[in-house]
Amino acid sequence: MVDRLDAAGRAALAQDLPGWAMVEGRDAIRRGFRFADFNQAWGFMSRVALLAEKQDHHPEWSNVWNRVEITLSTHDAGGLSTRDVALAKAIDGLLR
Ligand code: H2B
Repeated sequence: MVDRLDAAGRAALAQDLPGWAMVEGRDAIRRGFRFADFNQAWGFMSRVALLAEKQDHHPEWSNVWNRVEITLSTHDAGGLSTRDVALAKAIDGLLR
């Protein structure tokens, strides 16, 4: 079982993950990504999929041509946990 993110972790979100925002109406974070074309978007999604498998933590996501939208929440915790923060940071790391 995973614990929900604590108050300190929540307070640090804006600073640690500036590209991500809380999803309205649920305990989750989301970020939208835009690429040059579908090939770039799918390449990114492939790398995210490998990260997700390595971390055993999986995104909710959608793709429309060059756009990818990712929502992270921990189903086992019923909301945000440190596992979402870790995956979000790793995803951001792919873009650097
Ligand atoms: N991904 C997400 N987003 N939340 C989870 O609670 C979760 C997961 N749990 N990936 C993992 C897999 C769990 O189901 C397996 C059995 O470890």
